[in-house]
Amino acid sequence: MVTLTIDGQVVRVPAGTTVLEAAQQAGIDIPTLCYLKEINKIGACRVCLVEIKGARGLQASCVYPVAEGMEVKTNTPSIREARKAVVELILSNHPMECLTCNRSTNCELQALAKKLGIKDIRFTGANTAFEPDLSSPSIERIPDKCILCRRCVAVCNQVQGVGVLGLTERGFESLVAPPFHRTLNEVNCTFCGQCINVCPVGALREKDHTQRVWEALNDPDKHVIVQTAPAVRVALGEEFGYPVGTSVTKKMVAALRRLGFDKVFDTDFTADLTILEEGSELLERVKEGGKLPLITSCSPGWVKYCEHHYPEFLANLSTAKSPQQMFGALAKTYYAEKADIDPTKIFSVSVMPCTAKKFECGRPELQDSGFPDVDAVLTTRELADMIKEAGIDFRSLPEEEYDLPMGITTGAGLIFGATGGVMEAALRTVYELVTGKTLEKVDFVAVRGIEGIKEASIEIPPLGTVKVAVAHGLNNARKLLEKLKDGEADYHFIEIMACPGGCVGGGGQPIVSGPERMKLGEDYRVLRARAIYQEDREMPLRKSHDNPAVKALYEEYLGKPLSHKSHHLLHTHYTK
Ligand code: HC0
Repeated sequence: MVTLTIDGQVVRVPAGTTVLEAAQQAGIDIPTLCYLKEINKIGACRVCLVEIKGARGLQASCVYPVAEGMEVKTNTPSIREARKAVVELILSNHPMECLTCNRSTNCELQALAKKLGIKDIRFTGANTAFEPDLSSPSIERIPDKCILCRRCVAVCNQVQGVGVLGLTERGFESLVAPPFHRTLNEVNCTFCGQCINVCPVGALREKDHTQRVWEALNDPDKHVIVQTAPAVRVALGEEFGYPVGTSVTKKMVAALRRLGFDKVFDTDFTADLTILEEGSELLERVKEGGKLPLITSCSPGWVKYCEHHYPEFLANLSTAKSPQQMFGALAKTYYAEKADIDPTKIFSVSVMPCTAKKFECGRPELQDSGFPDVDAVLTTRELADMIKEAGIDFRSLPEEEYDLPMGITTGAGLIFGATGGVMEAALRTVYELVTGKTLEKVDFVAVRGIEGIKEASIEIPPLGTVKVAVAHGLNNARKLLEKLKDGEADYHFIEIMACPGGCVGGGGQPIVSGPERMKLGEDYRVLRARAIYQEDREMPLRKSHDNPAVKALYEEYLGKPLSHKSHHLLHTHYTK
């Protein structure tokens, strides 16, 4: 342990701790901008400057390690003046569009300017004008607003291992962008949106689908239905002041009705259906010597990463479509027939924690109903924006239930939203289908949690030992695939989710700012996942094959898992 003083307060911390972390542990707030806990520690912005006795000049506390007997000051006139000057210089080259910026009131630069008491900007910057990059179906880059903090570069390179963003040029021409001035659509971007989640300002945002949803809602000829992904319900509340990790499922349903959706359905319903189809596919591959390990394909960022970087594993991907796309295909076929509605009049919206879902819904392989299966994808943030725009007082809403039949779900469908959830849901079903016995303990805790790669094995007689693995975050996916390629691992079934933490940490979720991440005692994705598992525990049904609406769907329409009709509507193939 190391003992130092910060603003006269004695602090003891482990060796290797930075001055910023030590101050934080002592309850002393040092402002930050480029720093992001566990992701970006580069001392680039110079906002976290402090005075260290004996050191020359002010030092960036986020990269300065503590030392025995060190004396630190965090709040002197010269420190305050230096921080102000740094932020004023950034502002001198920043568009003053706060009133219309999508990050207004949720912008770390805006909050910092207020916190430092900046009322005038003493400097004149170049105000360089760059072309916005609106090319991708999921993510838009507005480089004029970029403050060069490089958080997006760090998350894209280190956490996701994708590496399509980097710093180019010099001086006022400096730009964070894909190489060779390409657009995001021209490089191997997976559209996971993790860059948006870490951006402190409005330089990255999702492709807006709210306008097309408003138009549909205002069109009396349209029957507008909505599905909500598992992870949305445990994060939406953050946009309305609820603590991280609060589940607001039934208020969300009420809000969607107030917005004017004709039916409010749940993606968890088709998550249950996915388990029936994908579980049957696993058993078929095991029994008939098909390609193993079977790897999940419901995360579109992961599928795109696999297509770009590991095409040799495409035959391992499950042919089962994602729950979003299964829902879309059924909405304009099964539901249209059952409700006696002309499918051309149905407008199908999904609310997803994911920006890559906007890309997925436009994939040409995923239009099997004969129409666009999903017409618009709103992120959790966009849904919150629409609720606010409609003047709905979210916190005062009553609690309401989903509509039938595609709102009947189980806990297994719900836990899809957290890393390991698809695997756990599959094991709950595969065990019972194979053994014919009731699974007494449905919680497979070995595949839960935030560890990057999780492994487990389960005895399923007469199949024997079934070996499974779970990876979340694409860099972890890469590590796992490399182990497979090197023959260092062998599994029957693998779950991969593109986003760290799984969908609870999706690129379309409410943004947890750098300072908030430091203040929260735990990883925000762990808190959201905990809310999912709590809701799962309270569900009367916790296994996908027990879902009565899914059973009815097979009886009335599909026949059985992997039937001809199931194959047509619910399965697909990915190509190199
Ligand atoms: Fe997910 Fe999904 S669990 S990808 O993370 O499988 O986005 O929440 O909706 O489709 O169900 C996201 C979340 C989904 C899908 C489901 C899967």
